[in-house]
Amino acid sequence: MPNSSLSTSPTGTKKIILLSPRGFCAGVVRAIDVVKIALDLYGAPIYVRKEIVHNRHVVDELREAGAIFVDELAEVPGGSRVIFSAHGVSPAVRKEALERKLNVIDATCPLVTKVHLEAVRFARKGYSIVLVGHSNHDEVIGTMGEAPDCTHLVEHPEDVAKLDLPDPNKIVFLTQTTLSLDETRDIIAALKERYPAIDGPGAQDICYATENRQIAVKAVAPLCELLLVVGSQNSSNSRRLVEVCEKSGVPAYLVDDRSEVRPEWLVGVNNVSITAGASAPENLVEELLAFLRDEHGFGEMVEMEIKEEDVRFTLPSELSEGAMRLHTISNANPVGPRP
Ligand code: 2E6
Ligand code: F3S
Repeated sequence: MPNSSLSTSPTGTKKIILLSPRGFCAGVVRAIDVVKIALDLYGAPIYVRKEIVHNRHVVDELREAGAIFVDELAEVPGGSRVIFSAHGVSPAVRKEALERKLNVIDATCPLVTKVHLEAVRFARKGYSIVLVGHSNHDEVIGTMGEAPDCTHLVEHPEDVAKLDLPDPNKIVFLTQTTLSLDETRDIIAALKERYPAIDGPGAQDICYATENRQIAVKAVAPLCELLLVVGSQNSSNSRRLVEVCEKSGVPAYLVDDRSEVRPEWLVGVNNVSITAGASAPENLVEELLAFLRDEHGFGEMVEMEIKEEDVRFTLPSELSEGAMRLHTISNANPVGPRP
């Protein structure tokens, strides 16, 4: 747990506070394994619809290994093998894959699938679904597609007043998995005020990894002068980490890797905190730490662990048997050469 001694260095040297948990979540490990195992089992090319996870380095390395990333199924030759990304797809995409006789391997995170199943369950019961999330995000597009006629997207608390729903006693809210905990709480409070009978999950559908990384950032913000988040710009959970820190009054930047750190950010900074979004590989964090140590004089490092994570997801059934045969499950080294 946080400790005020973390912010002061007994030796007076510049200090790094490394947050834990950080980086890959169970859904990302599984999705990357799916692509790697599919390449091992079936050989290249393997098509992947959308970025398997929202990280430039992960996508580049898998592309190098033989994966072909496409935006739409129309780009996949008939009869080929295609992987759906961790963010999930709508039923319309599944139908198109079936019609085109594509061999589908689904890398949707099980925690995203859970939200899809809730949408289907409530839509069948005639409910209006209020989905709290960011428009145009892959996950939101997929979830909305489960029940497009009765799903209404809410992005901000002000959107709640604009809702026009037929029956106030048949409404349920669901959420994207990678939202800000605080902003989502405010939106849900506004929903409950307007629709006291609204149904929904216990709190929201924000996943354990998103939650833990945000709690760690909140805990470290009072102890540091700057936060660097390793992650890509299109990664929702990574962006939320930057926002959470900025809301605490501490500057924060999202960087794909050490090459994006601007020297002016570090001027006068003696305590820098480091974390990584759920799709950011650990080797990039290690490179950033070495860079701060060797080129910017951050000679001391402490790790601040707010919680242990031990979540693991099983592989999709269409791969697990083949993976056992090949012994290629690579959770400890998700991208890069295998031992
Ligand atoms: C799938 C669902 C949630 O942009 P976002 O944070 O959703 O996605 P990634 O790929 O950065 O993080 C993992 C993930 C996958 N989160
Ligand atoms: Fe799944 Fe959460 Fe990761 S929804 S892919 S465990 S960020």
